[in-house]
Amino acid sequence: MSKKISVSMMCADHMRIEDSIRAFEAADVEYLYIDIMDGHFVPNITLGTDFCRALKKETPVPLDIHLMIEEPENRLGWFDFGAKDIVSVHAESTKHLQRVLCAVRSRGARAFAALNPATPLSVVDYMLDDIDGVLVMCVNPGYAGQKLIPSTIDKIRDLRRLLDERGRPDILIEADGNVSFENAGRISKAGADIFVAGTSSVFQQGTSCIQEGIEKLQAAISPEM
Ligand code: S6P
Repeated sequence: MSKKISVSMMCADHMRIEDSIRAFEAADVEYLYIDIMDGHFVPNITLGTDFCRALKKETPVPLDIHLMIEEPENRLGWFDFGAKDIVSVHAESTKHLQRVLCAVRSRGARAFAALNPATPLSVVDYMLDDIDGVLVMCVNPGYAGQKLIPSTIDKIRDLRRLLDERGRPDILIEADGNVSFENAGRISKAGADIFVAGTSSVFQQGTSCIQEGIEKLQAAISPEM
């Protein structure tokens, strides 16, 4: 299975967003990662519904929407997403994770369960038929520019083993948070399939160096490394 990059739009230069989008398209990134924060589930507020809608009009690159919001079951309808897009819902944000993820799938999108660093993998044990992937947070969500929590790499390795044992290699593992050029190789070897690129990789050198940043990250996550 080929490794994929999802670029974090929260980390892009918002004054040059169109240039960034064109650079991502030229570099063939697989997803645009949209952090939706509500100031309650996480102590920060970032991108929102209008931004998703505008991006969908502007580019064919699929969206990868990371919902960090309370009561996602009441707010899914606010977002414009469909086939080929990913929507990640935090296990800690709802009493009815399975129901919300089924609602995501009913709109044709891929449903991912997102797990904070302290949340055990057992949360998804009985949900493998209802998910297309698991988003493993390598930092506590809320801010870019944090340091990776080392145990999250063990978590990715354990999740890969669990999925292999259960005969579910089709379920993808996504890693988010400090997926730096330095950490990406270890995260990849542990078994991740999708890598969220942020301030510690693709955006390190500014908008004009996006292409080089993506190539460097692609090299770091490639299985041959
Ligand atoms: C963190 C957020 C992330 C960041 C991304 C930033 O709450 O969900 O998506 O945008 O992780 O990347 P970095 O390289 O600064 O950690």
